[in-house]
Amino acid sequence: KRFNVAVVGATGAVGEQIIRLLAEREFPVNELKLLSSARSAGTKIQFKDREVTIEEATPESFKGIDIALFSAGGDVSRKLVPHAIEDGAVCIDNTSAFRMDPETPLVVPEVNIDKISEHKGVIANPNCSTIQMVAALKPLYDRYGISRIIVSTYQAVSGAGAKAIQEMLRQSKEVLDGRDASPDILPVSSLPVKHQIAFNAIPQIDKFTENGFTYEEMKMINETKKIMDDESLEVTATCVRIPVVYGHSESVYVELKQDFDLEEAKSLIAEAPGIELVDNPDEQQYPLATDATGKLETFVGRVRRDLSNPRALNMWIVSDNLLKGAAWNAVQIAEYIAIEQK
Ligand code: 11C
Repeated sequence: KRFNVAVVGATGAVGEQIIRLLAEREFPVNELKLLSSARSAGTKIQFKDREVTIEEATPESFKGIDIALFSAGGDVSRKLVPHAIEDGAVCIDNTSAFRMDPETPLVVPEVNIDKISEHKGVIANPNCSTIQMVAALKPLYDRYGISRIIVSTYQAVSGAGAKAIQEMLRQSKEVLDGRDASPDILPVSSLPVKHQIAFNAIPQIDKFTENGFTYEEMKMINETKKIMDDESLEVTATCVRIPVVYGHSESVYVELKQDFDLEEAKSLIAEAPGIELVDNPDEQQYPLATDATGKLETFVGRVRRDLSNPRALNMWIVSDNLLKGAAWNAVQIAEYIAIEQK
């Protein structure tokens, strides 16, 4: 069977990667509908041997569509996903709009693929920094149980969109030219105060919630518990933006429920689906954002027993935030749906 596929947010950083992956993975596409805001409508995009003209996304866009991949912001998803479902499409939503809705499965295929079949029209794709962490921790969770996670992130500017990449590059040049950097977008485009990202580290991703954590940090906390299906899991997060273009890096401390053998833990990580262990300190080999860029895998290294708690591990987890963190996880889900409906 071939599928009529819609991509909403086709001109965005994630949308572009979704279209590229659908082509590269030979996804069985019949009709491809590329949708965006009115501003980008009319733009032509090459998909394999066909040229597709981008159309404005409206509630009427989904007639005859089997699978709709959304990546145009929460407001667009909240408005259009119900129409797409009504017209019979299965929606895969990259935004935070439905992630914590109890009726909506929140899926990382390596962790909870079984949840896909419970969907009622929409499957949510988790936040990028959450996806790579749970994918890497799943083998440890299954073998030993996890009681606590403490994560600090080092997140790439591409997570904040294509304009944030331009901002970081522009500011870098300004500083190298001996001028003041001119902040414009980061840390949060809709907030009045801006900070320099070039040659800096900004401990704010998304707005602050009332409890002093940011929304990005709360996503990591709440989404991890939902995906692992474990409300007792203790998670705390500090999310930081750094001047890297692609690839989120994470320093993760994990407390296990049982004693563990370090070599066994490393082997479990190395054998886990979608994970590559890069952990050879003698050769200075560990995951790097620059190496992870453009790759589908999540990379894990610096795996070591904690010195104060023998039941805990420290590790470094890196993945391309636009791929496993967004487009690839969504296309993976689409591939499972295609197999189910074949
Ligand atoms: C960032 N993690 O790096 C964010 C981007 O909820 O899908 C993704 C936001 C989301 O800024």
